[in-house]
Amino acid sequence: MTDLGINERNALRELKTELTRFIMSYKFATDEMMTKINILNEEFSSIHDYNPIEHVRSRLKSPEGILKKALRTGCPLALDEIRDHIQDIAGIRITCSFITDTYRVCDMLSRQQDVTVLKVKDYIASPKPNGYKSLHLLVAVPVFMSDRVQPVTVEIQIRTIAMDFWASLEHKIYYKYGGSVPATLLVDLKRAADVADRLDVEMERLHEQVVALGIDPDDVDDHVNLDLLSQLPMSSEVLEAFARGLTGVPTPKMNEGA
Ligand code: 0O2
Repeated sequence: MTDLGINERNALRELKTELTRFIMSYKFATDEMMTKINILNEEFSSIHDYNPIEHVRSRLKSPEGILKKALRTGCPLALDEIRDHIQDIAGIRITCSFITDTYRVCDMLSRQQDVTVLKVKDYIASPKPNGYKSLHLLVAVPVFMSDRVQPVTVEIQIRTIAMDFWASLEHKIYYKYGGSVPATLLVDLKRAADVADRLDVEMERLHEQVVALGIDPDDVDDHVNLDLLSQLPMSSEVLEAFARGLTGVPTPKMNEGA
């Protein structure tokens, strides 16, 4: 880099600070969404005895990745423009066991009061011609910074394990061939997507049968996630006090400071 004058150096320093704050706002938005997702999953699993979510991953686009996408899409290199036009800087991918769970998770997230749904793309109901299936949700969450509240966009992809398995492999193949995948491989990929789809439908059918039988998951799985509740320290004295409260029987005064 050529020698810079003091003004240019100051301008660069300011730009670096702004860029860092910009990227940090996406990290905070991702953290907020991850907290929401974990709360919903834990709440759901403690009430219904199973997890609608199998796995969650998040990623932030690097400054280099943002720059490349801006240049590729013709987006002006101004942070406000980038904020408006590049909507996958923060990305979260949620994998579920069953198709119904993908919609359930999508609904639970969309109902959050401070989450604004900007766009939904349902590639499960309308798969892409190559076989790609996934539910894409674009949301804005408010990030509370020291001097302002910034709505930040997060892209959430929700899909089943089978759809995710397929998409990961297809993504690798696509990049390996630099976008021009041989036609025979495309046919094989589409066939694999159909197999994954049949597996999803069959697994859901079996799951519904198990649910209809009313089998207590505790009988078939020792690791049902009620651990959280059973780990809460709760003495019999406390439980008794709650029981009395519920039945209207007055509770004797308890020792304070416990
Ligand atoms: P990467 O490397 O995963 O980030 P739009 O402008 O909104 O109409 P866009 O931006 O392509 O179209 O959005 P879309 O269709 O919602 O896709 C966004 C992301 O979904 C992609 O991000 C992929 O992660 C995933 N995706 C979409 N189509 C496919 C597909 O055919 N195969 C696989 N494996 N993934 C897909 P990026 O930035 O393209 O890629």
